[in-house]
Amino acid sequence: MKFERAGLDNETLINIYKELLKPRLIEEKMLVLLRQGKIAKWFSGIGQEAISVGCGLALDPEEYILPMHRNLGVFTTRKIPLHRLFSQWQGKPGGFTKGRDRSFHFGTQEYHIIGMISHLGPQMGVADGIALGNLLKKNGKVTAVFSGDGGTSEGDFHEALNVAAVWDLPVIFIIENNGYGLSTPSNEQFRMKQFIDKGIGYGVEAVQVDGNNILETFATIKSLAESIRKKPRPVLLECLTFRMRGHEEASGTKYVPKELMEEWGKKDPLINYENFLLLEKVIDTDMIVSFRKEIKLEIEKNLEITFAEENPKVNTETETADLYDQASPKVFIPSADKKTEKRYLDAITDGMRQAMQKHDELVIMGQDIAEYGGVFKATAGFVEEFGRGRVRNTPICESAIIGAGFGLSINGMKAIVEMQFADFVTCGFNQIINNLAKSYYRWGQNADVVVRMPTGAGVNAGPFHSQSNEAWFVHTPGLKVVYPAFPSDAKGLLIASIEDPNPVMYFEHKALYRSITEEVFDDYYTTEIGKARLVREGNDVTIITYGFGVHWALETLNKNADISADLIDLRTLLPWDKECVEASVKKTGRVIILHEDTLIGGVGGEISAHLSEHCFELLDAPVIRCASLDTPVPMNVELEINFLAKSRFEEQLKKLISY
Ligand SMILES: Cc1ncc(C[n+]2csc(CCOP(=O)(O)OP(=O)(O)O)c2C)c(N)n1
Repeated sequence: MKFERAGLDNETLINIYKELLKPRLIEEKMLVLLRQGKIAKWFSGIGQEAISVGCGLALDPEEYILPMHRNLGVFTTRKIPLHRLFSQWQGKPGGFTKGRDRSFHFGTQEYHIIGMISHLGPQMGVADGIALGNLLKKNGKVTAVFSGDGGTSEGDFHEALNVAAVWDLPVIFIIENNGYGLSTPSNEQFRMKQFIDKGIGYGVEAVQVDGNNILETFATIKSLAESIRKKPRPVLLECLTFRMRGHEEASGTKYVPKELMEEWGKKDPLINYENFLLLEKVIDTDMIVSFRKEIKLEIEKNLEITFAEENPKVNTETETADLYDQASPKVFIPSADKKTEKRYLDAITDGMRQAMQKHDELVIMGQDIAEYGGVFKATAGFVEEFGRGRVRNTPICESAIIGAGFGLSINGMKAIVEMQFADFVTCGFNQIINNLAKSYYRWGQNADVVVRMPTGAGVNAGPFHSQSNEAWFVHTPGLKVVYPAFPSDAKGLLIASIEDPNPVMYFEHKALYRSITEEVFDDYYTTEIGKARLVREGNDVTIITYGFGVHWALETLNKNADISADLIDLRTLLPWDKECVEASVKKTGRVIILHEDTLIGGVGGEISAHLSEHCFELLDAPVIRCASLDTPVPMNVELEINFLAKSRFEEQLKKLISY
């Protein structure tokens, strides 16, 4: 291994040595603790430290790094007190997740480290968002994100690189090419010879380094960062290295040929660098002994702090309260009475436009949303008013873009992501369920992202452009789910969602866009999330519904003047307004829940279960659910009418009343 001093003085070389030594010694200690059953799991980075340490030393402390499971060196070079890391690994309160997540699964704004989730891949889209924030702020900062070679087979790698290329995002994608993904060798993971060959496919620069050579990784990342700060762009950096221990300690290395281990054993980054420094007479053996002693003492002292710490106190209230950033939601009451007749779509556009005027840090991203104005024209004229920086046409990659929304939020900005159709959210599911929804609970990072979901049937568009998929998200703790039925609520709830620091799934029914109008305040205002609206008042039955269901119910009630019903528009599905529903049930004793979504596992099941559990004595009849058929949404008009809950609603309502 050839080391180039590249003008570094002895003090710097020694500092680099100590930084390289520290994670090695910590790991050696952790392996002992693992055998003693004092920590549960360990993903070893032994033999790969030069990459994490090189990166940690090369970037400025305020530049974000998104490491993976073998990158202890990133955490140590950022000078996180060791007892905090130890407490994190032992689930103690002194860690970063209040004992809620394990190992390296945490982030910290204080140290500008955004840790991984278990899922390989999504961190790369998040890095794009952080970098986009830096680009828009023009602050000249670089972001570095790690992936293993195995993780690059995930679509997220492709999406994130592609977005970074198209948007010239200042990101260094560091690929640790260490030969194996768990037990599967590289030749079963991909066919190209080397990762730098991928650069050309994405139109990005690609650089390869010996990942075991600390001076090479450090110097390369440093010079790349300097160049990217001046000329923002993504670079793919392939670091050749090897995984010297098992995927995690329990899984061993039996499947790795002995010769490979021997070959790479000779390339150990620490030993080689140490030998170089000895040869150059920068250090001597006494110094090595003393450095080791010093670091070991630091480890022992910090371990004592962690061991002395109590386990977290269990408190269910805190657990549920920490699901959301509880910062009191900003409430805006319209200061003028002036109202204008608006269609549902125009109300959405109006709300978005005013939010964009109010928040310079708000960015809208989606397919075809710039000059084209979006397929439904919700953002028509926006690019002219706010510019292409904040109104962004995206490549067709839902996962990277939702991830980028989260990255923007991490970087102090706000995001609206438009799904072209709600159906396509399946391609961005992971980011919503595992990143947006869980990060606040895990490590206190809010996701200030609104995902707009043009949803619903009635437009003869078939199984992939008509689905109602709100129930998927209602089942996910950490999200909020809103679904307005009227233009005034569409504007007020959208603004409330944008003002809310938490992730909000905002459902907007396509068939309502141009079919209904209402007087809507011209001013900027919020409609409270979590509050239902009593649309009609009556005494005999309670109809609970939302979205298009509200209009079906109104049509039915208008046709049957003899039916006296409370009609509740839930408006928010998570959290839903139990108080409003219970008050109505108390009065009527009969409930029908109507929704366009299919029956099994729909929102109606949850409400029905709640009522049977908490309002049983108030009920004079079973709670009825009227939903669409449990099939995909068919295209043909007749078939679609038959599919939709509307076709059975009147009959079921009357049956309930005469029960
Ligand atoms: C989406 C996803 N699929 C599968 C896994 C299980 N898994 C965890 S690590 C790993 C291997 C990762 O290999 P690589 O990206 O090369 O990183 P390395 O562990 O070699 O550093 C696998 C399959 C996962 N965490 N996420």
